[in-house]
Amino acid sequence: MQDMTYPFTLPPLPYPSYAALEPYLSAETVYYHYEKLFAGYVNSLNTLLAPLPAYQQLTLTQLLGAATLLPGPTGTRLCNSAGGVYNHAFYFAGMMPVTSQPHGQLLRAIQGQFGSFGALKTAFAQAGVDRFGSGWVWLCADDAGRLHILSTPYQVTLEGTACRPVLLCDVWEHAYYLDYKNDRAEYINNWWNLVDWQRAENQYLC
Ligand code: MN3
Repeated sequence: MQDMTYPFTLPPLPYPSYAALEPYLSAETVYYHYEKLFAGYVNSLNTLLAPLPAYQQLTLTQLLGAATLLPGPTGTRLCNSAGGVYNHAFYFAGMMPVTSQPHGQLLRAIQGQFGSFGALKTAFAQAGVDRFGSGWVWLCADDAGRLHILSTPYQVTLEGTACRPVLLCDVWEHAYYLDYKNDRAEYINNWWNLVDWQRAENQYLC
């Protein structure tokens, strides 16, 4: 989706059904998150771009950079909407109904950087709990292949940092409240069962 240009469309749900991520995420959570919130960001981005022909040829990734140059409320709205589309596309594409484990070069990088997969999970969950209000937790890689855990607020992406995303967890309350109420740590703990580690490895190596 990062190479898509205006008009943006909601990608097909990357699972067989809304219930495919149960028992870790309910069909109700996936339905509202995908069809209402994610779709809402796609719609608002198209609405914002309709009167801005100079921006309609830009890919989603290019928009993330260009939006910061637009002054005033239009620039802010464009940043929020483009970021919301980018982050949700990455989040939903990074999950799958079958539990897998990190492997290959990414696993070796995790072990080298954090000591173990378990230690990565602990540090990642802490970053999620420490995110005040709404936002995201990223596992990302720098040009040297070193891994970092970063947290961004609202719909801020990694655009403008030296890191490329490997994994992304949505820690806005709408991502987990129906299933876990206020227990964000338990949501993150269960979220690992949904991570598509082959995709994460591909992201790490690209
Ligand atoms: Mn969300």
